[in-house]
Amino acid sequence: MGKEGFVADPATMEMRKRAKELGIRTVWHRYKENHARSKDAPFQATCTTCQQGPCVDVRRTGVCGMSRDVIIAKNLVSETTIGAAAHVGHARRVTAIMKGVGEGSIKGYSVKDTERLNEVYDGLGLDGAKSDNEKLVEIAETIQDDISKLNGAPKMLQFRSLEERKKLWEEKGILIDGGCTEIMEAMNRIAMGMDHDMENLLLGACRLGLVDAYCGMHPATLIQDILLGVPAITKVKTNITVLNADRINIVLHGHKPFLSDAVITAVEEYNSDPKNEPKINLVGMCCTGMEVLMRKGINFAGDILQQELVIATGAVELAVVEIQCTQPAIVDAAAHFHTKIVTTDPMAKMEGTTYIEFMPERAEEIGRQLVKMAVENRANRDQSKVYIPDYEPSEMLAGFSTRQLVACLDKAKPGDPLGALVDNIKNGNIRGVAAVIGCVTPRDDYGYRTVTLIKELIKNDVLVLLTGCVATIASYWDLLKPDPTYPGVGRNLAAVMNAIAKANGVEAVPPCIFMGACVDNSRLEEVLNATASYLGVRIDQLPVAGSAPEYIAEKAVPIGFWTVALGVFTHIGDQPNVAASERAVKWLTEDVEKIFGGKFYVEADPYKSAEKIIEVIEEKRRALGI
Ligand code: NFS
Repeated sequence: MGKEGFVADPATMEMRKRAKELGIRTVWHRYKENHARSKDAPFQATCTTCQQGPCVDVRRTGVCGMSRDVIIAKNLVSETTIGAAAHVGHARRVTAIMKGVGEGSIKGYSVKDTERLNEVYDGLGLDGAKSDNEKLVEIAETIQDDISKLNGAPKMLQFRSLEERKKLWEEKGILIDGGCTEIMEAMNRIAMGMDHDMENLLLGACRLGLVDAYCGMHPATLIQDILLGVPAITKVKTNITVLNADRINIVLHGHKPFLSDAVITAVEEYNSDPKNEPKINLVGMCCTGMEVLMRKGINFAGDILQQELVIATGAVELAVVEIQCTQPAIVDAAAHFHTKIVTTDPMAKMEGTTYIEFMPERAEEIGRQLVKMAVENRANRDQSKVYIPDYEPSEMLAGFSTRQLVACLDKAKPGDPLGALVDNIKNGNIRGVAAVIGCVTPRDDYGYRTVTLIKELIKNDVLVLLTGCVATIASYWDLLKPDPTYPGVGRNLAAVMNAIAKANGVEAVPPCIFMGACVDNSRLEEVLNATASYLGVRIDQLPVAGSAPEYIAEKAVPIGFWTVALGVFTHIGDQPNVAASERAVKWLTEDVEKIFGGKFYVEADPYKSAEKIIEVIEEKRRALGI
């Protein structure tokens, strides 16, 4: 029992206890030990840029005279740059794979979805290719150019954003050049003696939001869709309890699902041979886990906070990681057992692990090598140390890419799928749409903010779309499980969901719609753009909101600036480290709305945030006259 009667996930709580008994420190322990932020001592402005400093907890100005407001804005730009660089790094890696596939140097992947390929090829304004492979190369070169060019807006931005937004961004001076150029200039502007204008710095952060979206998330999603398939509806099981004490367990961890694809193939090969016993149980973690669950139906073992707990079961032979959100603490947890951790990316090595560089040209061979490693490591397992809590895994109905969503709606209103959504928004059955996205935090009871917020929204007939770690946590509370009684869902929303389910010949749809990993926030823009265009209004007029109730990663920060620049009311559950600047807080939570129509709203309490989101949705409805 926790906050206001909230009961945290029992499997996680039991594993936390177990980890403590074993002397494994988890993220919750470390949070208590290290966290400096408190109500009485809000994070102050601290500048570590130059050797006159560091200027710690600056009350007025730093040694150079830089104001507290500017220091805070500069630090926020720095965090946003790191976040954007992470997503561009992801896109760069998958773009190189796409090019190699098109040129024939990478054989392990091929076009899995021609429709998506053509949509992207045409959308980027390309033409004349004679084969799918030529299209892959041309698309890859276009994205590489978007990422690297010095001048001119990325073609992906031209393709994926609405005319009205592009015009506005140009007018307000935030239309971006190439991704690397923007990242370089962002670092340049925060160097000593450069940008000392708070508003200019914060507009710079908005630019990085666009970099993240159009040189990071959009290309990553599209390439993964083309080469690994567009997600379609699938059922999976989730939570730590998908580990199997009798099998060889392999965990796929990271964000870039190409290595995972090779491991999946190698596991299928191994498991199909009747001589091979015990079989392998392959499970996913963090965003790679989400990518493989929605495309391959692989069960999901844990979000960012659960990574040590999964290892602490003592049942994992091998955890393969590639990029992002890997907590180095898993090495410590693994040292208690036979568990091997393999890192695979030259920019994401980890002391105490085995490094096997993922070379996509050798994907098949590396997949097999990893499987062999896991199988051999099974003999080192001490079965008496295995401890998997005895709870049923949760059920998740996943795979709602935009295409799949449209296909479901099309059954409800043939020929006019968006009409099926918009009619119900207009008649008030659906009050509005909230995208709840991002990470989970150790700050309060596990899942408290996310689960409470989602429950409040769906109770009030707000349709909730999910991406990222919040989505998998939602599944532990059955918020992604189809149940024909629609428990906790508002009467009108439940009636709409029921009608959609019936039209599709299924018993029920889940109370919330899971749209994928964090890079798949790009899919949310597809939905936003299509809805705004259908209604003939701007995005900022739509009865929609975004929320990252438990964000922790730097990647979430540019995503937030992007949604604000798109015109979306964007809730975040924690104040970024800006509280010490009233001016910066005011700009982010008020002034920016006059520029882009979207703004940040900060509130930790999930009841208050739900209330505010609903209030904003109702205001937008009134303004639209619906
Ligand atoms: Ni998103 Fe994926 Fe999770 Fe947060 Fe990390 S896994 S990219 S950043 S923690 S949702």
